[in-house]
Amino acid sequence: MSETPRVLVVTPTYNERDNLPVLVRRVMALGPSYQMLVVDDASPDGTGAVADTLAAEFPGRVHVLHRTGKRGLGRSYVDALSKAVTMDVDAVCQMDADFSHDPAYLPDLVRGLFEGGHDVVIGSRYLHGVSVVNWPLRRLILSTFSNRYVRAITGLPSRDCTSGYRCWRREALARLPLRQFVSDGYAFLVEMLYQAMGAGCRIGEVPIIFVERREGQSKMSRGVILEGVIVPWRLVLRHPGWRGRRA
Ligand SMILES: Nc1nc2c(ncn2[C@@H]2O[C@H](COP(=O)(O)OP(=O)(O)OP(=O)(O)O)[C@@H](O)[C@H]2O)c(=O)[nH]1
Ligand SMILES: [Mg+2]
Repeated sequence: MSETPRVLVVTPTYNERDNLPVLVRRVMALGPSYQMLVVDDASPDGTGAVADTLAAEFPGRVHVLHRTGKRGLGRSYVDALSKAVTMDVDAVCQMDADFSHDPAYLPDLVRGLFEGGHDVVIGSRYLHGVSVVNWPLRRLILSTFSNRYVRAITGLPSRDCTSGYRCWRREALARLPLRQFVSDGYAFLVEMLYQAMGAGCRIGEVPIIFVERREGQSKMSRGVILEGVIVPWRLVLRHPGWRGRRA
């Protein structure tokens, strides 16, 4: 690895036209070792075209993947991360476009990875109590409950198994069989960690303060929640030997 780790930040977008330009500039300002890969699901609000303009503004540093067909966070990540592992970088981060994940934490995640000796580091909302800003009580209860549920079933060690803010060593990410994953929606994030645990990855966490989105709409739906209930069981039934495995 080079002295300064080269970091690729993968950001899925669906109707994030207003957030994306601000976000990309914040990541670019972290320095030349940072690149971005935006994966857009043919957003009706034209986020894809905004992403193309940003790619032209930061040639070689901002990349765009335009998806067509059935949309989904999990599907987008499969396509984007499969491309990410072939790129010439040391670390691959996953980060939302709505500023719930402050890009200022990216260097902490990267340090946790290489200085902390981990294969994946999670930006965690639940490391020291609860660090979530502007969530209604029912959202907080849903998230707290789903984390306890996931941990109890899968034996995952992390306090925050459903956080979408993460950083991976590229080689560790390349070991996950992304194309064989069963989940389409947010449960994809849990599946990634279960697969990482099965692959013997060292899983770390650093604290973040999560702030509810200011612009745009939430994509949380009943189908997504139902998938979140079923997927942990599917994972454990499929690979019972991985349950609670420690690196
Ligand atoms: N490519 C793609 N991106 C998506 C899709 N659904 C959500 N996203 C993006 O994934 C990230 C997380 O989605 P959010 O809607 O913020 O989900 P959330 O954080 O659970 O919910 P809120 O913040 O309350 O809206 C954001 O950057 C979204 O734009 C999708 O189907 N395809
Ligand atoms: Mg969000």
